[in-house]
Amino acid sequence: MTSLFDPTTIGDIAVQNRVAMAPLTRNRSPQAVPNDLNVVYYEQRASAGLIITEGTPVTQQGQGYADVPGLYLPQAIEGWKKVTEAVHQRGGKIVAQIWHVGRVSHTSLQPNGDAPVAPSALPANGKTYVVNPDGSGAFVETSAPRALELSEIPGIVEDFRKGARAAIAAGFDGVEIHGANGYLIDQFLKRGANQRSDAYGGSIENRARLLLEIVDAVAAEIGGGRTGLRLSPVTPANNIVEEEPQPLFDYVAGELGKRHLAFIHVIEGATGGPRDFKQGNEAFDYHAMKSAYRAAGGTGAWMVNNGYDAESAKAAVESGYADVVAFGRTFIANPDLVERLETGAPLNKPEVETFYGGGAKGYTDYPSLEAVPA
Ligand code: 8OZ
Repeated sequence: MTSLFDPTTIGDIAVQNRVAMAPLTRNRSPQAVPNDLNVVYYEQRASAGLIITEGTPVTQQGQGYADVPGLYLPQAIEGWKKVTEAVHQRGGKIVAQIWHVGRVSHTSLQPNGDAPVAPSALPANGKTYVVNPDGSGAFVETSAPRALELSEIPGIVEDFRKGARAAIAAGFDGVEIHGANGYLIDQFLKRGANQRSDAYGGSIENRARLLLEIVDAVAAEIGGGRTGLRLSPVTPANNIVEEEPQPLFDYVAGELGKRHLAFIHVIEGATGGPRDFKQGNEAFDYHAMKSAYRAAGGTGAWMVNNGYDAESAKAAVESGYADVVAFGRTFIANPDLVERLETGAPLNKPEVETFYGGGAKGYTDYPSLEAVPA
């Protein structure tokens, strides 16, 4: 029987176990450039089978939060090189989560103070986090977005392609395209944010078009075996709404199955919340989505996430349902999570107050297990 602790390959990436570190926004990279503290944080977690970095915007337009590291400045690529080298040195593997927030942004984060962009000019009605000129932080309402012109869409696809290229230049083993949690790609997928009447709105095929164009461009650039994708069929994160997620995601999974990708990473339920959360009337059937992927020929690793613990993660892999299980908050508090899961050692508790922003406290100071005395 396959175990959570068995090595495997995720596309072209050979990993030492099937525990992934989920992407986690930590807001500790001022000027969008990874720094030495970020190196320590990722290096501490290198025993994960695969680390997926925090969301990493591919352009300034894709930024939605203060102090998030990007992949569009030369200095950021240099900063990420130190992260990937440190993780590789310790035998780990790491992919960059490449990201565009779409409407979940604020004019102060955008180039020239412009409006954020979205499929349609519909506000996210949410909050984001900015840094004031005096250095203090503040939660502010997201700004009203403008709808992308049809002529701008190839530029968005190109931004993701370039972001993937930059990730490889920075030494990453691949990328995860952020198609989840109410950000730009998810905004195109779901009708609550997409009222377009052109080739990118209306039918399921049209709403999935941007996602698939980005997947194809990234896979052509760096190889499908180094390209993963994160999806969240029913999450309400960032007020994203879709009343009929099942046919949409069964279609998406079928299209992805025709492509050669490294992994499909599915957030089950509400991100960081109830696993049985639903949109529309029916419970979402994740097995049906996976079957649509495999039936279409998909061979990538099926990665699951949201609220797993040692027992449910082991069961998910042992039953053959999941190939990899991603842990988020648990990895914040437990740099040596894999060892703890394997030995049944107690887990440190994550502290919510230090999740976003700040320095080493609540970031690099969670203890690993003491070395066992001889
Ligand atoms: C928490 C805070 C800010 C951003 C996501 C990138 O939900 C995020 C995020 C999470 O995917």
